[in-house]
Amino acid sequence: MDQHVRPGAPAESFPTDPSGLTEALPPALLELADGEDLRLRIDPVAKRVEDTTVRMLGYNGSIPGPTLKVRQGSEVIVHVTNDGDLDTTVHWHGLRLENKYDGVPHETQTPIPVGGSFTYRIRFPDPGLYWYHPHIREDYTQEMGLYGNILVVPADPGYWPPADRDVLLTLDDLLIEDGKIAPFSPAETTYTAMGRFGNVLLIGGEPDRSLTARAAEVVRLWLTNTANTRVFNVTLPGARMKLIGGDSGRVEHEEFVSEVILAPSERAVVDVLFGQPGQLELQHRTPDRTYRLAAITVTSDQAAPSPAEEFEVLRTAPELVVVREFLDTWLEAPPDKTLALVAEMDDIIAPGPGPVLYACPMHPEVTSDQPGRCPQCGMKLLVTAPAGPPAGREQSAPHAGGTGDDHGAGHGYHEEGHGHGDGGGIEWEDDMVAVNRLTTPANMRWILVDRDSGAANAAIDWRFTVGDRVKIRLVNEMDSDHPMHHPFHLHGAGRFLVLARDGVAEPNLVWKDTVLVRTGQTVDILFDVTEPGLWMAHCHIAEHMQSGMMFSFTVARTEAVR
Ligand SMILES: [Cu+2]
Repeated sequence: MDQHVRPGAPAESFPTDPSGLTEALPPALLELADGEDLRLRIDPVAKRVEDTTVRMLGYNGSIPGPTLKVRQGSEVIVHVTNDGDLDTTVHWHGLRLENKYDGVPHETQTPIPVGGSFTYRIRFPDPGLYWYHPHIREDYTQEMGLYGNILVVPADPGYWPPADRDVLLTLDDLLIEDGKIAPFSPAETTYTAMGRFGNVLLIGGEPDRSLTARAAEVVRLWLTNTANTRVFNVTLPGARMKLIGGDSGRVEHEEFVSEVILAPSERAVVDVLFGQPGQLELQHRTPDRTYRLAAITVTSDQAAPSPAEEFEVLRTAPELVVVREFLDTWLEAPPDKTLALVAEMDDIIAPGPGPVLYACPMHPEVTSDQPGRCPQCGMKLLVTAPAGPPAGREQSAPHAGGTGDDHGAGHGYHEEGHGHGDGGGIEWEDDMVAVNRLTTPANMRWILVDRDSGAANAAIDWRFTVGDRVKIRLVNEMDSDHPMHHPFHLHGAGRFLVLARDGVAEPNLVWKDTVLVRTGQTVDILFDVTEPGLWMAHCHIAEHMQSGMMFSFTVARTEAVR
């Protein structure tokens, strides 16, 4: 792919010096009327993260970028100016919009050069929570802070249950090493195997948040996972949570939940009923550990009048009940398309002279004198050797030759591994940091394979027509060099429903644009195709997409005349 490096930028790194830059602001809430214009400027900013200040990028000087609050059925005009580090586009994630404003470089628009600008016309046909981010080197630019939310207010005032307050929170992580953001290469994406995990969690752009709520208050949390690769499992012990919406609008059946899992780019809408005054924590909980996302103080001043009573009501969405009636037919139908998710991984370290020892990168105790797979997790055994130049890489690359882990303790890093596969098919942490940071698209290839044609990634040539409903089977194959979960994303040609996971019918429907396909899992989706154009399908782990896990498909405006 083109790399779109800023002319004159040092080839070996992006700028990192925050001195003289304006401090990043919290996001502004911009309520936009139909037809209104907005200016969105990409600029470097200085950002305080724990005990250090780092250089990041912001939309209009804030991280996250401004929240756009718009009405369903409206349209706004967004003038984007790029004063960032490299060419960019803005992708309006989850919105069904006009193809030429989808923000895919070279396919729907010419990239916006540094110093350049582009005008988007964005429309909002569906209520719910969406977001925007670049579509060039997201592994770098999204990590640097370029993301923001869009809240589309439904035309029907009774669409959502009553709540006292809306709180929008992005979930992210940032990799800090030696007081700086861990280096990126302008020439290639690194951490291609697992994606780049951060060691500082950011909620609403902040490493530690303090929120307040009143006793008996119902607060609506609008959650978006903007991380490169980390999956979040959000819990709030001591308060009650009710799941009311997902990627694109409300769920079929509201349900009380104790936790909500969000893969990169997924959204969840959760109503929280706070009880007695006290101290609570919004948490991210993995099978192995609990992280605090935000401290919440529940004060004694009673919310009144409170929608607490209506909180007990579990509502049903009539438009999804209608869809449910046709679901059995779709569950039984053979898939129209079958897409396999596989990995090819080369040895990261070149074998030296003499006998070679192979080991599992996740389970170092599993070794062999022959190539093969780890009996515990199915991963390809890789050559182990004393520290030396990694196979097929220049020595000047960051951390080249390093095999040790120098990540700070206390941030959830643990190289010892907790067993690939006992996290419910989700890689909750980077359990192979030393290997992961040396992986690039050159030695780690993530592949989508169309099982009917045999075509892989960009060679896949799917053609649909507006009005099609397409059943797509996603198969995350265990017979792969590095089995791992993948959040599979379809651009705005339409929306989809999850039909079944491993043959089990989805109990609670919601319109989606991203689905998490866990390790070894098969997920059937029903794609409702509504917008003509050239659209992308890809894994939303930024590093996987950069290593090729993507393709584009065409949607014709009308049925061809026979
Ligand atoms: Cu992936």
